[in-house]
Amino acid sequence: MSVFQMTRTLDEHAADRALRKDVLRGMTRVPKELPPKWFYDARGSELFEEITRLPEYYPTRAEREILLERAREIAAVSGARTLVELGSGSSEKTRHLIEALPALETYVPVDVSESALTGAAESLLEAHPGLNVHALLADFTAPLHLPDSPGPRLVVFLGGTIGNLLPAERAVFLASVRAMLSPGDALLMGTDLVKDEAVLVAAYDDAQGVTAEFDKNVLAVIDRELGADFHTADFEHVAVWNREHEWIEMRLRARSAVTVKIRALDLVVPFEEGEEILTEISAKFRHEGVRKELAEAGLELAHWWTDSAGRFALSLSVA
Ligand code: AVJ
Repeated sequence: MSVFQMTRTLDEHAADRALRKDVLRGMTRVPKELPPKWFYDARGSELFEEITRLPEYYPTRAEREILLERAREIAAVSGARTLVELGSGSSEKTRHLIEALPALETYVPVDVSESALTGAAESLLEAHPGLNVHALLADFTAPLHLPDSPGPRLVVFLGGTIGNLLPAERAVFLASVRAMLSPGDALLMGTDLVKDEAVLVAAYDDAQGVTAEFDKNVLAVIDRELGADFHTADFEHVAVWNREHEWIEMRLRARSAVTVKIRALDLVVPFEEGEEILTEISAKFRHEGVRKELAEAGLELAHWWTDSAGRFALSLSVA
């Protein structure tokens, strides 16, 4: 018999307060910015799923290739009875891991999207009767309290989502993951790798314009949730490779001078023509950098696997 439960660490009011705080801060600073976590309402989560199927967006396929190739090795090394997935989304890739882990009893998906969590749990429970699913509606960048579940635990953080964090935020995040691990537990993390600029920019500015729509969806979220009057047509999606920091920046650029009212904040936000909102950074990594960041958080890199084309890496580290 399988059991499904959901723990909400984000009640609706907390999410609303967090959105207000982020939007107020981001719209009144120079340059303007918005945190990428607000992309993922039901529509944004759908658009992201569409991105993962685009010809230009290789990370999902590259990571899936590694997971398929290494699932048995990962299972043997970890022996996990509990699988915790931070930023689980559709849990699509995790399926391969779940199937490969013979001792697995409990799956703990952690995500800010309730629709993604319930959708993923439904299809997983159908495929794995007997698996316990304890979903956590939570922001993984905040300190997490994991439900009681049997060890060893394998914590997975896939897709290269660590790249959405600034280096200082990554240090805090990795230290908090380290604090979740007991001896014998492990962290499996996906990191996109530094590569040719044209390949990277295309992955974040696809020909069909799906990424542009995804980027602009954050404005639709603010319009709906905070009674704002952003017109997505007034903004243009831009993807830029930042060579110094080795990250992609997604920005929304005002096509002309516009003024936006955000009713819930009682705020009027002027944009100059060409003014940009930074909506996401997606950092790209190198082996030595990942090893160092893990080590600084008290995690020892034990395995490093890449896809055959060397575009993406999975690292397995231990406390
Ligand atoms: C889900 C954060 C891994 O940074 O590649 C995809 C999000 N943004 N296209 C990434 C994203 C634009 C994605 N992550």
